[in-house]
Amino acid sequence: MTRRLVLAAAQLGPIQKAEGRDVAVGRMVRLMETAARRGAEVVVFPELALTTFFPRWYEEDLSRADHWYEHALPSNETAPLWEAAKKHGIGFHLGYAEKTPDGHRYNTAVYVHPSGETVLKYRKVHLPGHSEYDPVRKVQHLEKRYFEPGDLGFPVVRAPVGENKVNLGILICNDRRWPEAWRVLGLQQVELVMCGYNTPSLNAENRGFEAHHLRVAHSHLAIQAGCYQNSCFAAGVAKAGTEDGHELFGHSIIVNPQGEIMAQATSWDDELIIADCDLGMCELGRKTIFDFARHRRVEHYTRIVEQTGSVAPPEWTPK
Ligand code: CDV
Repeated sequence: MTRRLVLAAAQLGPIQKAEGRDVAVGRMVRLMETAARRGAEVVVFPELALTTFFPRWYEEDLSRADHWYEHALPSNETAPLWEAAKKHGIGFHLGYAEKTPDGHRYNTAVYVHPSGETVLKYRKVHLPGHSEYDPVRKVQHLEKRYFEPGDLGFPVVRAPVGENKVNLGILICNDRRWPEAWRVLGLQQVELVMCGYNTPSLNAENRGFEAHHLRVAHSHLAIQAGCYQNSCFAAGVAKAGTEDGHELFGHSIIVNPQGEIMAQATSWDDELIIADCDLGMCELGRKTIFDFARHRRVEHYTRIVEQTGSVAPPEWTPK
C-alpha cells in the first residue's frame, strides 16, 4: 500500500524586534488553517519562529535576554498553536528558544502531534557565529552567546502523521550544512527531516561578501544532497524578508529522496508550500546505492569522530 504524506512548509515573513509573540502566533495559526484546508497532515515552521532572530542583538547581561526564550510550552501566548493543531487534526514543527528550569539555553525545535503531545524534541548542535560582541561586524550573530550546543544528539522517532507512521527527524538551520548530521539521521532510517532556518542574505563574517545567488544555492545544495544521500524527504523552511533592517533570504523548499525540489517559496513573506510525498520513495536509495549495511566502510571513517579540525596532508616531493 502506498504511504503518502501531505507535507506543508510554512515560511514566515519577517518578525520585527518590537513585535510580540501574539503577532507571530496569529500568523502561524492562519498558515496552519490554510495548510489544513489544503489537506496537509503536518506543517513545518522555521527556526526561532516566535520572535525576531534575536542573536543579532547583543546583551551584556544574559538575563536581560530572558524574554526571548520560552520557559514552558505551550504558554498562554503560544497556546493558540496547540488549539489550532487539535482543531484541524494537523501536526506541527516549531522552532523556538528554550530556557530550561535549571537555566540552560538551547536553540530548540519540537514536533507536536495534533493531540498536543510532543513527539520529538531536538536541540541545535551546530551553533554558528560568535559569543562576544564583534565591533567589526555590521550585524552580530551571537548564537554561541545565547545557546549551548544541543545535548540530545540527532534523534529519530517513528510516529503517526496523518494516516501513516513516519520516521521523523529534525535539523536546525546551520545543521543542514553538515553531512555528519544528516548521516546520523539516515542511519536511523529517517523519512522526513524538518529543518527551519534564518539565513541572512549577506555573509557578515566576510564583511558582507559572498555571491548573493550562491548563498541560496548552498542552502539548497546542502538540503538536496542530504535528502539524496540519506534517502529521505525534507522541508527546509525559512524566515524571510527584511527583519530589523536585515535581509533573510527565504527560498524555502520541499525536497524528495532523489534530491529534487518538489516545491519552492517565491515570496519574502508568509507563504505556504505543499507537496504530496510518496514515502515509498525512501526505499529506492536505501535498498540500492545507499544501502548502508552493504556499502559503508566504517573502518575508514574514524577521522570523522576522532578529529574536529582539518590537518594538512603529508607532502609528496619528487625523489
Ligand atoms: N541560523 C543559522 O544557523 N544561520 C546560519 C548562518 C549564520 C550562516 C546558516 O547556516 O544558515
